Amino acid sequence: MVGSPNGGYFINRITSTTAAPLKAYWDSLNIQPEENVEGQGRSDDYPFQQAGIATSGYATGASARKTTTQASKWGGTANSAYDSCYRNAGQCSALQGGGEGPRGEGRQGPSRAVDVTWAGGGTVTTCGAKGSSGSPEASRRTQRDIVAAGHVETKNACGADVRPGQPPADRGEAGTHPGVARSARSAEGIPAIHGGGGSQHRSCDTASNINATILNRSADGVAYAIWQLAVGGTPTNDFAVAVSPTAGSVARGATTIATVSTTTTSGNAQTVNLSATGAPSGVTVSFSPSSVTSGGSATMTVSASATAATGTFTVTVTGTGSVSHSATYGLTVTGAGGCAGGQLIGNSSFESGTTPWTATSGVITNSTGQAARTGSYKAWLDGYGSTHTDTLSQSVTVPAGCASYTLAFWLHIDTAETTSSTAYDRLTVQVGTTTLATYSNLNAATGYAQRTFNMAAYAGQTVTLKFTGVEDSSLQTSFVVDDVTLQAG
Ligand SMILES: [Ca+2]
Ligand SMILES: [Ca+2]
Repeated sequence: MVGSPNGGYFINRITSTTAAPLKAYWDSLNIQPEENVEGQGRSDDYPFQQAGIATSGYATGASARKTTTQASKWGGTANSAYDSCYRNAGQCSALQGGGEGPRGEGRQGPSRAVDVTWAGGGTVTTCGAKGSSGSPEASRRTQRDIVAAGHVETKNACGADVRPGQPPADRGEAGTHPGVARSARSAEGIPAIHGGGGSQHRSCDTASNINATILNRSADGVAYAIWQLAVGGTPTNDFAVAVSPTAGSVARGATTIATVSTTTTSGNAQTVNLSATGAPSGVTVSFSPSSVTSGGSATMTVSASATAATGTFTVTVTGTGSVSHSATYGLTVTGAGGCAGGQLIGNSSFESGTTPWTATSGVITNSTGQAARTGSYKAWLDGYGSTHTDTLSQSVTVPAGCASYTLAFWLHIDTAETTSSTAYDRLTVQVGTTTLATYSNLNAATGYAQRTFNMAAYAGQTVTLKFTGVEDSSLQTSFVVDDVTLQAG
């Protein structure tokens, strides 16, 4: 019902999605519509709601009274009914009268529209219901519109269908009320018959009984809503991003993967660049591909280095296009089990050239002067019998997360020194700037002896293992090293 003479602007389920375009149109006119409280449970779309069909609709009020506030923002008369004739059988009878009651009778047959002029001069209109001659049921229905799944039903005041934009056919007393479509058809399509004559007699669908402005705005709003539902506007391009699984665990030195998926949620697909934040130290997150067209997906690879921080972290995966959206990934980095163990010293027996060792001249050799422990090569430091310094070093990356780290090498010391108390010639073994051990001519012995050291203190670091042999001015001491290993496991 959208033509109430003293109408307001109401929308059924005004906050619903279905109502959105209806409300949007009236909002564009700054109408400030309200919920159709009065029509709840009885509005035309109520049966649709009962059937679980999302509906909405406009209404302009029935028998309730317009408030002062509503009159202030909408115009009209405060404290008067939106539609003083709405289903008011007691007042809108088929009788004409004067004084305190009807003074004339315009009683018609079944399904007739009936006009009654009251003594007070007001004109009240009802529609006669079938079989209720003399006491027409107040079933007056002005034009109403229902939007249900894009369907618009327009009915005239008496419930008959009309085409939008076409007033009811004038079947009444042409000329009596110039410019006014005076009669409507009954629900059965029978032309309404007007009781009596003269200016006080009007059909139920007269322009004087509707508010043209409200009706016009309602019709426009419905048209707008239909267009929105059928064609749509120009939505903003948007997308969503998700990560699956939403959490994962990775051990130090290992990798794990997840899938980043995107979906276009409105508008057109767009390029989404992927990035991640929140990964702990030592963990890198990469995407392949690094950008996708929304709707596409990428593989996220999480790589934890041997030195990665352990614990649980939240990695935020962000997709950036015309807007940005994020998803989170719970990452747990574990230490145990992440040991990238093994034997870490390269060319440990010196049989493969000099790489990756760094040594002074003549150190790595297959000279027969000192036997190798294995193979034919070894590292022979000093042995000159004169002031001399030899070095032998190698850089090594010690992984984190291992249970044990053992440095071992075989050392043979041969000397010409005869003292049993003075270390004239020395061999120093260092890791970085830390000295692990020092040997001298006092440690001379036949054959090789294995020396071992715990290197756990260097887990997660890249360090240089270095042997330095310093010989004094006389009496040679040879420091012969072979089979250097650093076992992490
Ligand atoms: Ca060797
Ligand atoms: Ca010496």
